[in-house]
Amino acid sequence: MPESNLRQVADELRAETIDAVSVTGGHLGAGLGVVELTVALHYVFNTPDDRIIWDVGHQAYPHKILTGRRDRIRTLRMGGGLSGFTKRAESKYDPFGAAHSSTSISAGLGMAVARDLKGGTNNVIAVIGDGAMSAGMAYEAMNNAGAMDSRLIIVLNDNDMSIAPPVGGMSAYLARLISGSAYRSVRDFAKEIAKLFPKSIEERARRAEEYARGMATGGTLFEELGMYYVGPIDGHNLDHLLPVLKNVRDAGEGPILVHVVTQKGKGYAPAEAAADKYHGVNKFDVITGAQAKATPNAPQYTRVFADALIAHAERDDKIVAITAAMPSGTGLDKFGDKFPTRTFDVGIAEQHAVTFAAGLATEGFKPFCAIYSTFLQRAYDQVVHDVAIQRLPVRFAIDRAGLVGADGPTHAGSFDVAYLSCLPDFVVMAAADEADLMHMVATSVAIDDRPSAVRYPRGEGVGIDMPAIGTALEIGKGRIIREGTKVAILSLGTRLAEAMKAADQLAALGLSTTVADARFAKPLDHDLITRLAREHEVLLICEEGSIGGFSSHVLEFLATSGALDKGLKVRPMHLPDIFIDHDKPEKMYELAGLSSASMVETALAALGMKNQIAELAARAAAPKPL
Ligand SMILES: Cc1ncc(C[n+]2csc(CCOP(=O)(O)OP(=O)(O)O)c2C)c(N)n1
Repeated sequence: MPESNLRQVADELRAETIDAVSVTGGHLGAGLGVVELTVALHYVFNTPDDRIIWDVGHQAYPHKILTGRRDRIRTLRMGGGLSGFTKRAESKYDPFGAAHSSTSISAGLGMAVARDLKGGTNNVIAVIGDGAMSAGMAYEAMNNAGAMDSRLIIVLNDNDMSIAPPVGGMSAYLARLISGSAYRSVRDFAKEIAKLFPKSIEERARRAEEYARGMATGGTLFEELGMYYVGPIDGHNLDHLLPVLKNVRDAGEGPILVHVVTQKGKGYAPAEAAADKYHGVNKFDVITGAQAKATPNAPQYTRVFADALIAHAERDDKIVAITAAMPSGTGLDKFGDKFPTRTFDVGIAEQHAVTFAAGLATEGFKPFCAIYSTFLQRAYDQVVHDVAIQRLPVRFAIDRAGLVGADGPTHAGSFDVAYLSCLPDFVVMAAADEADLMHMVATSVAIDDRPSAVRYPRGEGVGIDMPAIGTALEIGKGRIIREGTKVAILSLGTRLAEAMKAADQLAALGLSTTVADARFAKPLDHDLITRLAREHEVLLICEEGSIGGFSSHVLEFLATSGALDKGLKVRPMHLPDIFIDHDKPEKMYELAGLSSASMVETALAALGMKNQIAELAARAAAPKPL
């Protein structure tokens, strides 16, 4: 195809991306911002031999359309459909799977070194956003790449946005550059460059000045790290992109960083005008941009957490809140509106967020570190080494616990109960409903001598009455929700609603069922567990987490306390030992064997009554005598 056709390709690609996302929902703004870059990269480079690694992978919808997935693009994020991120199993054009940010340079360097070891000649290109550049991993990778001869192309896609506006700055570095004597003389030049950029002149002038300062005083940060720096260039202008990328492709040794300036949401007016640039959207009307809104039946857990924390913070000025680039996702934007000086968005930097919180705790503050379960994985050593070993009272608010639906296995909150409950002295709570979340926030506020965590899922609560403010719970005590005699279901977290349904179904089959909400995965309520074990024939332990979590701890206690010696039929019910692909959450839980139907089936199987299920069901369904 002649180069002159590429503008049309880009326009069609943009229209197709908008149309597809309007029917699926998903990440839109990031993809629209890289339409021209995607076209240019695929024109200049020879994929899949050349490897294009998209950091996070949420901007890769246009790439998917260009690499054989156009016919399935309207299945994005649906059960059995395309993933919302890059995925190796999905296409040979996705050389590296992602969804968590800032991994692309490390993976790319690995591929580049492997190529050199094999004597290959292919190109490796890592495309990373300015938001993702705030994470430590990116610097670890550049530090390493800069000291090696391997040819790696890094495209810094600078749209001046993370999900929220980007935060932070390398102030010491900039201060050093500003003090450089040549700075003033390049200021006008910098302003000239600014005119080339599509974004607000003022903001761009500031940015451009920073880069110009770098040029004047001996190199940008990237050059100092050992990379060849090219840019900044307009990432929507194919006449600029194509020659630069060709030059870069044909360049010699070592890592090269191409600084590309783009606009998130580019080319779709409603996205360009939106504060979040349509980072993530529901289905929407293409003409108006109006997004479909589900009418909630109950408040969202995230919102309940934020309101509860605000209520406590009004009474306790030591409460501070920390987010790693997810102010709206965690509800801390609301907290920040009320308490701007007590709210800290540290950028995509979960490791730093945790140790920063630990530092605040050493000085008597009460830090709430609000991080999704899946992203806290990245900060595990900080949780262990900086928080737990020092017994610091950092409070973890763990959103998106359990299966999350359309974002799939990379975003599932499957492991936090397992990875936190094994740590000495940690208090680990899981809310079964939104009122209990309020009590657990109150409990976390009160726990000031050790770390604690509260986990809660994505989405809305169960519609229960809510107190004005939560009350601290007794640590390590669960609650009985419903009394029975034959089967006991001990639930942790929001499986409680399914457990109640299962109890109804079992009762209808003549099996009296107790339901208990453990509330705490750590410390365990030994009295409650002992009672359930003693007074029932079957004990089901249900949780929205992996093996090694709550049920493993309960089993360990039952075994060591001798309760298992007396013939108790105990069945742990946790997430299966597989990564579950994206789908509707209910379907994922069904597949995981954690629905009420699975609970009923498991209880009947434990009682040796599985064959009688049909008979019992028929009896239960038969009309009752008058
Ligand atoms: C480790 C990690 N923390 C948080 C997130 C959530 N997240 C997804 S995209 C994003 C913003 C990325 O910004 P940038 O790299 O600039 O890409 P853009 O969306 O602007 O194209 C964030 C914070 C994530 N994916 N991974």
